[in-house]
Amino acid sequence: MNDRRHFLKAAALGTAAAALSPMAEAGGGGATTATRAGTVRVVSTWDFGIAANHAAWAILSKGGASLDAVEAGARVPEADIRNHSVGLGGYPDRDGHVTLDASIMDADANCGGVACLEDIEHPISVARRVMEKTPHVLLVGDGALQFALAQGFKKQNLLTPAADKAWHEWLKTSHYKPEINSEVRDYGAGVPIDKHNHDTIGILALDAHGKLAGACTTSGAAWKMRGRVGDSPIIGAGLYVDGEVGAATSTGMGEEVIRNAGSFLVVELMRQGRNPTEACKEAVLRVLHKHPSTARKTQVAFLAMNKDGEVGGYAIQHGFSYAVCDAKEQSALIPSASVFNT
Ligand code: SD4
Repeated sequence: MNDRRHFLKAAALGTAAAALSPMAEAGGGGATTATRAGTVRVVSTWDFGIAANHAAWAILSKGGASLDAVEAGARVPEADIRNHSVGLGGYPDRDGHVTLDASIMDADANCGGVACLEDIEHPISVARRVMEKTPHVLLVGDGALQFALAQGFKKQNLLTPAADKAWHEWLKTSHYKPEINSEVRDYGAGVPIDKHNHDTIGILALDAHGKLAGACTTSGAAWKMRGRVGDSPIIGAGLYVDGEVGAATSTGMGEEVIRNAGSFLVVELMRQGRNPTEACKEAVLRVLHKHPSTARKTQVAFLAMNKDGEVGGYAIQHGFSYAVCDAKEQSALIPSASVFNT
């Protein structure tokens, strides 16, 4: 439908942004989006980020807070049953349990997360309650569920008929044993990567008050081991925000992101003067450098926005895209630059 049109339009926008920005990366692709003073902008991973950005923009465009915007944006794919990698409709673990990971963070290092949460459609909103209502940063498993119920969230079965069917298909051929890289195989072949099935949503926003915030939410790796937690709920791995510098989020193989404190690394690189694209690229190269044989075969991508609203992304593999929304263009989809292009 419109996705291809958005993509082509955005590809053109990306090229234009590269020409406009003095800091854009040579060679095009993954351009750092140009800014002006007072920029209000929201960016999200993947093409499903377009719809998430629209929900966030409804808040940002009225002068609302970036924290409210990223939560509202993240809730869109969480509720979308066509999306098999976030929230309701997410693919389950090897035992058939849908377990969700999410985190949220503001410009002042306030943050909250939930990991391995079951039966709650909107983990991002539970993560926000962890941030605002508890002295803690991260709640997991049954404790996270009990907290959510006490906060008034409703329990529901997240395993949709389509996800259940996919799980039973997987069970036919799977040997039930820990395979740390099973989603690498699925990424490459077993599960088609299309607009409804890829990965985490990470969403970063800069509001009219100049405040940054970020959110990240996922059902994690399909067919993961029971109890597996990825990068998304871990502050510094799947998400990091520093109001004095910028914000970053990640998508892809969480294990490779966690071992490199990926989003924290991207923000620290921006602190040292890199623009968002350069910072994401350097973090991707670090991931590859640390475990070349694993990382070469998988996908890890970073998306970043600095405190001026400049945006950039970078991925190991070709195919990562990110959605950018601001006053000028609300449905842009930028194809990210990557290390490997086939
Ligand atoms: C995670 N980054 O849990 C997320 C998403 C994913 O394979 O499923 N990766 O690692």
